[in-house]
Amino acid sequence: MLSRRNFLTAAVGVAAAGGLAACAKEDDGASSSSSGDGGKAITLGFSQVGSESGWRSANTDSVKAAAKEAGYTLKFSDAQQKQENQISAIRSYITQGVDVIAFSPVVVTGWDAVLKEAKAKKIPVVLTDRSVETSDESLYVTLVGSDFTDEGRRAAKILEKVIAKAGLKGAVKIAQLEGTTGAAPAIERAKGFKEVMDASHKDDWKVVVSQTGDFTRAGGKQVMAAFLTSNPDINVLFAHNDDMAIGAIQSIEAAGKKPGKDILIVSIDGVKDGFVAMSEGKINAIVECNPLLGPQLMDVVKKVKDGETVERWIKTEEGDFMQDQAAAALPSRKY
Ligand code: GYE
Repeated sequence: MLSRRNFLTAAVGVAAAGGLAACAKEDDGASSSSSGDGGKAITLGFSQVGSESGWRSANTDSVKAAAKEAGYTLKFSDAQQKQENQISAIRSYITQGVDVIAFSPVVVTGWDAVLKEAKAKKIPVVLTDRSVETSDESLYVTLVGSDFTDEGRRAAKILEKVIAKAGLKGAVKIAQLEGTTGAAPAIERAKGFKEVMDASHKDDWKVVVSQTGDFTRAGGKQVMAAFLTSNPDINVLFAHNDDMAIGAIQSIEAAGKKPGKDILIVSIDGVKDGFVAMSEGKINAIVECNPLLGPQLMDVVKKVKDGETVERWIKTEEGDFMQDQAAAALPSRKY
């Protein structure tokens, strides 16, 4: 049995449909209401990475719905995958004197200065989804999100099953579509995958090409087209998210090859469109990464505001899915 139940089933997030505004915008008051906790509503400033993927849309919906449900005033802004936009959003939340700041850092480095400004104003910071690298651990309270290194390991393990099932013999020539350069999920998923490869497949597997597709469909499509030209003998694709896999599928088909057969595909996330591609036989397996972090985040924000101690890393539990499970799982997918 491959899938483990995740513990976020009560999440209020809705389907990944619908794009976000095309330009960076601050949208405040969307969830504003009274808190019912003695009239002192919590104001949360949230800086989102962008709207690059189905995962991200589901995550945004989950955060907005959960803030509304909790009765918090949410100040939300979309950074369009640009660190400078996130830094200015965080600065503006500091100036506005919000109770708690939460953000999902686009890349791991370069946050110390702005986080020190928040600390100086005694505004606690909660990381969601992605981590940062800092020498000063006191600059954030906790991280609510997945173990990306483990997702990379799980991707390699499930690839073993995919290869066995497909009866692929001989050299495994892997193309890797990496996430955004410098982002925690890109660094850690590649690391976890490599760990398993180095331990168990030194001789039979090789990553022949690896490049970023920035977690987008357009990126996946474009980079895969280039991979197919430079390395036409690729027989496996490991994509750091479903959207890049879906983009890559278009290029594989355009090159006259069959995704899921001529090129075996493993990706990460488990968004609805990923499951659709899997049920059509075009993706062979998906490692789940749950975006419905809103309810857990709101819980933590309340605890942090009330001065309670919280765990340093609040991990999300996830499952793995093979192609033959896709059709059955599809109707109950929540994002
Ligand atoms: O896998 C990808 C998104 O940080 C876990 O970001 C997230 C990743 C997710 O763009 O689809």
